[in-house]
Formats: sequence, C-alpha cells, structure tokens
Amino acid sequence: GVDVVTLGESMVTFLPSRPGRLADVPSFDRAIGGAESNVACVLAAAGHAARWVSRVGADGFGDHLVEAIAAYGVDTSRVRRDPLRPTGVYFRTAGERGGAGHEVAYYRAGSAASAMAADTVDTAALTAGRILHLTGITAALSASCRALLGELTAPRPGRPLISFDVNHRPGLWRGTGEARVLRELAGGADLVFVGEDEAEEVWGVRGGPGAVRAALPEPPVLVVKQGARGATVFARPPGQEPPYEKADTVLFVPAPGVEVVATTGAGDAFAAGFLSASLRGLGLRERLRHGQLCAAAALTVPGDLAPPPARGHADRLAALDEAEWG
Ligand code: KDG
Repeated sequence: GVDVVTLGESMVTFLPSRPGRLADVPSFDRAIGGAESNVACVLAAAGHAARWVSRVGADGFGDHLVEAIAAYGVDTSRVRRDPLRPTGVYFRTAGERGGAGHEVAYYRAGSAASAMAADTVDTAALTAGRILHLTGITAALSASCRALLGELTAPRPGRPLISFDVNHRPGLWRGTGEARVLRELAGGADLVFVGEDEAEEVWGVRGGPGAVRAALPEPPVLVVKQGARGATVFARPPGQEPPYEKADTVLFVPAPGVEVVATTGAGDAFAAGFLSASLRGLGLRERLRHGQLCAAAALTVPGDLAPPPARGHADRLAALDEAEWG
C-alpha cells in the first residue's frame, strides 16, 4: 500500500550561479522544486511508500521532473502529461545568509499543473494512501485547483488523514482572499503545519503559538513552526466532539542549531520528517524532532532537497534528552 500521497505543482528550478539581483545573475543551475513533491522525495528517501500526483507539460522539463522525482523512489505513475500547457519553471536569486532578501520569479501561470481539477487528475490515486498531504500553494494556482482542494478536504467517511501545510506564497496570491481560503482548508485538515510568521502574514495573528491555536481551533493536530527557535505542537485528545472540553497536549521542542545555506525546502523536509515519525507510531516529541532533523538537512544545502539523515542516526538524536538536544 501507499503510505503518503501528495498533490501539487512541481517546477524546474533555476538556482543562481552567484549572488546578486535577478537582473545581474548571468547563469543558473537546473534543480527541481515543488513543495509537495519535496515532501514525497524526503519520505521516499526515508523508506516510506510515497506517491506524487500532478500534471506536467509534454515537454523536456516535464520529463526531467518526472525522472528526477522518480529517482528518489517516489511513485510518479499517476502524473499526467498535458499536451497543450507547459511545465512551470522558476528562477531564484541567493539572498543574504539564510536566504533573506532573495527574489523568486515564477513562470507558471497557465501551466499544466494549474489545470489540475477533479476530472484532470487521477482522484482515485489521491485517496489510496494512509495520508494525503496538501498545501496552500495549490489553492493559489487556479480556481479549479482551489475547488479540487475543497473537495479533498471535505469531511467524508474513510478519507485518508489529511495533512495540510499552509505554505503561504504571497507572490502567487496577490491579495485574492487567501485569508479565508487558507483558513477553510486548514479547518478541514487533520494535521496542519504553519509558520508563526506565516500566521501573522495571512491572518494577522500575533502572540505566539497559543494565539495561532486560538485562531485555528479545528485541526486535531496543529504544528506551529517558530523558525530557528523551534516548533510547538498542539494535539487534541482523541475521540472528543465539539465543544472540546479536555485541554490540548502542548509540547515545544527547540530547533538544533545549524549553519543555514538556504531555507527553501526546509518546511517541506520538516513536514516529511514529522509524517515519517507519525507513520512509525512515534510520540509527539519524536515527531517534532524528526521534522527538525530533516529540516536541518535541507537548511544546509542551496537547493530544496537534501537526503534525510539515516534512520538509526536520526533515532539516536531524536532520543537525546532536553539538555543535549538543540
Ligand atoms: O517549499 C519550497 C517551494 O516553495 C519551492 O520548491 C517552490 O513549490 C514551490 C512554490 O510554489 O513556491
């Protein structure tokens, strides 16, 4: 069986050969990007059965994406080719250390993936795993993508566990109702990942993880990422109906210190590490720590993807006590 299915647009990514403004960078190196396929790649590299569902163009960039993602061990057999629309691409510049101030230039409007809809993707393949991982990026691509996410997150018996990463990309939304759309999608998920900074950008939530929880009370499990400081998980005791009486389990885990090369892909790696530990039945602390260890690997490379730490090594690190961790 399939452990995790992801749905989303992937793009050929062009990474700058040197720092500077987009206007000045003379050449770029080809890599791959796409938040949801990143999650699938890290999960597959960590030994899980992961599938990525999408659409790409009938072009060389589409071939490259499918081949590169399949090479991580991801099932790409349900990716459809669009004979008319192209594969999306994007260019990045290197900002200062840690990626602050970098530029992103997307060439994805009208892409093959923006035509994703209930009748243009393999919907049976989407619900065949234990977990379906979705992100807010897809909701920003087109009305049909947004409708598809709405259908997938609607309550219905026997649906897979829905994992949702808010993944706010301001450059894609241009102020078109993202606060409402992203809140509804998060409200329909079983597990939500959101950055503290993102919650402030999208919903104006200030006041730390507790304020984010108060603003998004619905998801049974909410992970608030606090950047270099760490992450907090809120988990509702199982089996309760609203209004919830028993308090959440709340747990904060500090992030291990790393030399940051580029932050892109770190959130995806975090989600993959958390999901991997969840699939293995590990506790909340270990889920956060495996998320952080995978994120640390991604933070120390220029591209989106780094191989996750070997399982035995990650398990030893995840088991350290508070004083030795971080
Ligand atoms: O999370 C990394 C992604 O942001 C990157 O790969 C590109 O999917 C992407 C997007 O839409 O920004």
